[in-house]
Amino acid sequence: MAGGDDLKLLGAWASPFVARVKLALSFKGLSFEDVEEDLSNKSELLLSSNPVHKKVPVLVHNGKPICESMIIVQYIDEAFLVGPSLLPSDPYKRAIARFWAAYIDDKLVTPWVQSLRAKTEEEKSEGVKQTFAAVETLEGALRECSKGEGYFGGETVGLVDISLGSLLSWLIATEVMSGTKIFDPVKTPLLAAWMGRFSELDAAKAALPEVDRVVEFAKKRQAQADAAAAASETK
Ligand SMILES: N[C@@H](CCC(=O)N[C@@H](CS)C(=O)NCC(=O)O)C(=O)O
Repeated sequence: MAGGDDLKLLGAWASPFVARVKLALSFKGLSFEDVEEDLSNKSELLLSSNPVHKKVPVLVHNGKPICESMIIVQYIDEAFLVGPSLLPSDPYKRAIARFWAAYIDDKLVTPWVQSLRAKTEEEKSEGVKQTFAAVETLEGALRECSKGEGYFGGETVGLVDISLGSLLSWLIATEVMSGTKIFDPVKTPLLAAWMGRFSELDAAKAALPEVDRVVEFAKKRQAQADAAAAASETK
C-alpha cells in the first residue's frame, strides 16, 4: 500500500497491457495488491469496475476504478509524486511522448496481434510487414527522443519506454518461436540496445512476465486456435 493509499490491480499475468501498469508501479516504487482475473470467468469486481470494455487492467485506487493501460500509467504519474516522473514537465515534450505511446498501440501492437492471430498466410505476412515498418519508425523516434541517452524518456524511463517495454516478454517470446529478430541489432541497433538496457532494470525484471512462461502460454493458445480451426473445417 502506498502511504495509506489502497491500490488494487485487476490483471492477468500474461497481458502486456497489465504489464504497463505493473511497470509504472514498479518504477514509482509503489506496492499494490495483485488480483489475478480469470478472463473466461470475470469477477463481479472487474465487470463493475470496467463496465464499458470489461477488460484488464483496472487499477482500483481507494475504491475508485481507472481503466485503459496508458491512462492508468499517466494517472499513477500524476497521483503519486514519488519516484521518477514518467512524463516530462514540459507540455510540448509531454505531447510528443503521448504521440509515440499512441503510435505504439496503433501501428505496432495492432498489426503484430493481427499477425499472431492470423487465419491465413496473407493476413499473417501483412501483419508482419506492418509490424516491421513500425519498428523502423520507432528506431527513428528513439534517436530523436533519447538525444543520445538510453531511453525514449532521455536519461530515465518514461511513458514511451513503459508502453514499448511492456511488450518485451511477448516480443522475445515471438522471436524465440519464429526464429526472427524483431529488434534486429543490424537493422535497428538503437532499439536492440534499448531492449537489452530496459530488460536489465530491476524494476522491469520485477514487473514483466518470464519469457519461458509466455512461450508456453502462446504455444498452448496457438494449439487451441489450430484445434478450433480444424474442428470448424470438418463441420
Ligand atoms: N486498450 C486496452 C486493452 C486491454 C486488453 O485488451 N485486455 C485484454 C487482456 S490482454 C482483456 O482484458 N481481454 C478480455 C476480453 O477481451 O474479454 C488497454 O490498453 O488497457
